[in-house]
Amino acid sequence: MKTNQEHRLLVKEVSELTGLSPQVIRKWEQRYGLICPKRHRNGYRLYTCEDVGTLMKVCRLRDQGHSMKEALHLFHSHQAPNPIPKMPLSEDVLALLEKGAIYDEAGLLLLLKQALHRYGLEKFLSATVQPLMREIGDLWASGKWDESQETITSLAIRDFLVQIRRNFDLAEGSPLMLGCCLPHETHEIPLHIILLQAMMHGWQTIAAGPSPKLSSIEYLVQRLQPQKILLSATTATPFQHNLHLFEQLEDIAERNESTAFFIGGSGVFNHKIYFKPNRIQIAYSMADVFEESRDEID
Ligand code: B12
Repeated sequence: MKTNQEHRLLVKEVSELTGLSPQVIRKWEQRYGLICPKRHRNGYRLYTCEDVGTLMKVCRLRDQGHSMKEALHLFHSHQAPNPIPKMPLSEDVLALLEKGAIYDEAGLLLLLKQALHRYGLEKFLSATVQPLMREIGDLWASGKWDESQETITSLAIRDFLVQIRRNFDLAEGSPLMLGCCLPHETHEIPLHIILLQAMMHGWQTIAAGPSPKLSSIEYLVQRLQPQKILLSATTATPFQHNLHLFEQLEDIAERNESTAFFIGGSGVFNHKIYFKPNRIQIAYSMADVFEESRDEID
């Protein structure tokens, strides 16, 4: 009888079991050292059932809203039972939630300003805005908040982030990064967060609003000629609306060679498609986007 250790799988089989594309499986191996498949004499990678389990655990952590960095950390520190224990919410986040629950826009704005000044932009985004947004999602999903509380609070946060972007001073001639939600994707706060991260790295940014048409995305690329474009999908809705979306985006990328295309967001990873992008790069975080041209300022 074969033991688990002896039974090896090919990347195609692992892809079918995990829903991850072969490209992502190899990337997770090479970039994060998550698994270490043996090689067959012909060079093919051979995976164990344990490898499949590892990939699925990290995949699940990502599906639950963790960034790749957090998912790896949780996985490696064995702190990832299901469901994941949540980090306690900070005082700032709790206070913001209190204001949001009663639609107190002025109160929200004041607390957001105070947190921004206290922490600086980078920490404000990672320690206040991101946990706050995730908690709002959980409150809505558990029925403790209704859609009106989710909408009013997230709108106030969105406006605040847009205002920071508009007031951000950058040197003239800074390279341009365009950010677009995918068609039928209306979650635009993640896009504003990543564009702000780009600005902290010296990029000038422009955001196309929620759910732009594919044709608008292409016009923007042609007219603005950004060095990079970020395509964001928080949900899988864009891919459910248009089964050929990935191919159509690839075509746009083919026609606009001078722009580097990146796509990311939970919707891309949750959408279990078998698609090998050629021109578009799948990005798990902004580190992937910056790394591509080693343009980090720090
Ligand atoms: C705010 C919000 C809304 C707002 C959106 C406001 C706006 N203008 O953006 C409103 C109220 C309109 C809304 C509506 C809906 N929402 Co909503 N929403 C949220 C919420 C609470 C926060 C989203 C957010 O800003 N997250 C903040 C960041 C930190 O999240 P993030 O995904 O981790 O983003 C990071 C990465 O993904 C990455 N990234 C993203 N894109 C890219 C691209 C590149 C290139 C790179 C490198 C990285 C990258 O960078 C981001 C920043 O670090 C989430 C909960 C959640 N957990 O996210 C639900 C959530 C996304 N919504 C959800 C749902 C179901 C809906 C609705 C269908 C129903 C509803 N709640 O009313 C509608 C659908 C609207 C539509 N037609 O599309 C679900 C989606 C489930 C799923 N897996 O599909 C969630 C997860 C809530 C939940 N717990 O179930 N929503």
